Amino acid sequence: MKVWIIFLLCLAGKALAAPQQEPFEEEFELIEDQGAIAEEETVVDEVIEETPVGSNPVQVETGEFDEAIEVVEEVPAENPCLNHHCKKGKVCELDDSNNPICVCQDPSTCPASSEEFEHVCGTDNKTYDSSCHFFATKCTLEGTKKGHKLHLDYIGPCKYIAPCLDNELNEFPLRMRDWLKNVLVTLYERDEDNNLLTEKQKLRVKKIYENEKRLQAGDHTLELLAHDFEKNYNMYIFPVHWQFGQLDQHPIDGYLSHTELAPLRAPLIPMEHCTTRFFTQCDADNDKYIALDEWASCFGIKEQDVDKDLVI
Ligand SMILES: *[C@@H]1O[C@H](CO)[C@@H](O)[C@H](O)[C@H]1NC(C)=O
Ligand SMILES: [Ca+2]
Ligand SMILES: [Ca+2]
Repeated sequence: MKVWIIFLLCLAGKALAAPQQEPFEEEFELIEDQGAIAEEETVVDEVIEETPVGSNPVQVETGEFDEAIEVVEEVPAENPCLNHHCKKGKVCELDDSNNPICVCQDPSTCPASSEEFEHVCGTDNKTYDSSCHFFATKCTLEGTKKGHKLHLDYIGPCKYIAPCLDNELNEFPLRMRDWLKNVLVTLYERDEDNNLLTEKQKLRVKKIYENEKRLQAGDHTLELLAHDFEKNYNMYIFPVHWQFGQLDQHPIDGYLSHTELAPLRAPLIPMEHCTTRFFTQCDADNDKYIALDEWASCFGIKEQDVDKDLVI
């Protein structure tokens, strides 16, 4: 599947470009569990501005007697909004007592964007110019039923997405598992001193990487993928766990919320029309969260092989 290979390259590329960040992380912040995300975060990042010395003619003239001069450093009154972080869709403003507060951003103040790849499609099946436009609009609907139901669905303009048929749904995990394994191997190959993987993770991927029986990345038939999963089942256990750990971050609690799943889901939906159905049925107990055992079972990992320690 070409699509998976392209996506893999994008993801690996992003990871390499920003080794500090999870791929796609921060890109989307959406959906139900707002409680999990701090409403407003104060960044404790002190910016001390220094006044340039020597611009005062008096100082210049008396420069030779520097020691005798008392240098008064002037710290300009700082804009309280400078260090005030607002979540997506909001911007900082000063209230009457000069305190920073977060208010909904006016969508018209979002940077104009005519590029198709910047468009996003909401669950209202409406195309928004950019994720900025989307989150600003969602913010203005805060507190309403409509706003509660509106989520970012996928990246790109809204389009017709064919319904996912039962037999197609069964193909999805075959490709996804193979892809996860290839992502990890690619990260491993490129990870000389980027530290994309921890030492523990590297050891685990090394075993997969060096296994001669490993199915190389490529365009494989579903039959071959199914056959490989049966024959080399052990190679797939770690990649499935690893992806869960990548997504389970806000908070790290062994459950994936819709928000946590978004970085994987949103870019995938336009390419793989079974994405939504797949993740919906993954949530076997229908509590809106995907637990590790639900996730593992979705990918065909046997119950006795589900291991919390593999996630970290
Ligand atoms: C969503 O919008 C696209 C493009 O406007 C359209 O082709 C598609 O049929 C719509 N989907 C649904 C479920 O209404
Ligand atoms: Ca979580
Ligand atoms: Ca669940």
